[in-house]
Amino acid sequence: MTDFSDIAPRLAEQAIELPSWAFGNSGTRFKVFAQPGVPRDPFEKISDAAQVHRLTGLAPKVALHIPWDKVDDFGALARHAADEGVALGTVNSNTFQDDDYKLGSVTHRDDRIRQKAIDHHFECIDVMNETGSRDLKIWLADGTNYPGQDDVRGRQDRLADSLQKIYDRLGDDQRLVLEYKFFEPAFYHTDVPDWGTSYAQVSALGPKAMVCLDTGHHAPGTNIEFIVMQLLRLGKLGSFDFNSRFYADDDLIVGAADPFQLFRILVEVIRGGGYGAGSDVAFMLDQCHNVEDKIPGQIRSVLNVQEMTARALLVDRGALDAAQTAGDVLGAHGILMDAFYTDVRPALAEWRESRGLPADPMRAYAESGYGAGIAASRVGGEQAGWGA
Ligand code: AOS
Ligand code: ZN
Ligand code: ZN
Repeated sequence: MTDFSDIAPRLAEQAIELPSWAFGNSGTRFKVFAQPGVPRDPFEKISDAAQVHRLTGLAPKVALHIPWDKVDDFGALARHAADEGVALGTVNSNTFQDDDYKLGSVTHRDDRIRQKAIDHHFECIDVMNETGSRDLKIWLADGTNYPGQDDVRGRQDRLADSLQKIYDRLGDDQRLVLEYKFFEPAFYHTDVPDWGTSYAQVSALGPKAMVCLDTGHHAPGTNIEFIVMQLLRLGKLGSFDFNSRFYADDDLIVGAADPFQLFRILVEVIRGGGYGAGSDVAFMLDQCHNVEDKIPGQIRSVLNVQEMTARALLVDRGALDAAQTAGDVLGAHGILMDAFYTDVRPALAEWRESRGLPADPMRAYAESGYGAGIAASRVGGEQAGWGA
């Protein structure tokens, strides 16, 4: 099997974007459990995210959500991020918390509402111009609850038209990533339910439009790594929203529910050239920490991604190819499983120390006193956005 020392240099190429909304209060539709010390504004969200990067070296960017993270001066927010040692990343649009969008946003039959949704995306691009962000991420709550409620073909045509207008606003170095989700909040159909629909829509737009794959947005049993392989093969995998799901779109800590699935996904990412320097694929987290502490929740998440990335890098490609070519079914399978079952945690602890990072970032955070500090100094933290 490949030796850890052979893959160690590649680990430095890992960069994961943290979602600003992971640091605010969040919950389910049943209850939001407020936590002490949550950020009172976007500046404090960035400061909390920076703690994760400081202790792990893995999270140099923070994704924003507009209008949740709206500030008067985005230049000042970007400077604050730089002072904290991170940068602002993907800008997420929000067309799901306005009464006007009850029956749709960029797919709406009413020209006024559709234009309002398009204008919101123009505003997001203005933000990107100020923050220096590369990606505009679009997730739509658009869909219907009942068969016959609307003409699904017409909605798809309006979606294409709206996306084209948004795409045409992008700068040369900016991208649009279109996220798909097979249900919720609409339950009969969603207007971008699957990778095929996202792929068809972004392909019609042009090279700056890509697919965003949220690992929680598939039916149970879906072979997600196959989708990863296909999108990389087609050159259209723009970004990941990483999280874990047991039942629905649970937004739990990535790698917590099914580390083996995360490993299989990362094997295909590496195989398809989607990892590290030279790749444009954005690795984001899309998670909420409803009952666990938020900053440690994010630290655990990026460590989980790193652990599975290391295991995926350990796959002996040469031996695997030889076994596959020889038709050695169980031999090939065994080579993959050898890498998966390798406990990389001690080697990663050493790797961290060699780079001036704490061997155990979870413990380092617990001992840092940061959590107690923000609990004492911040009063009246805001909700992340859901239900706000
Ligand atoms: C919604 O289900 C999508 O995963 C979104 O990417 C995201 O969760 C939302 O935009 C912000 O929380
Ligand atoms: Zn998502
Ligand atoms: Zn989601």
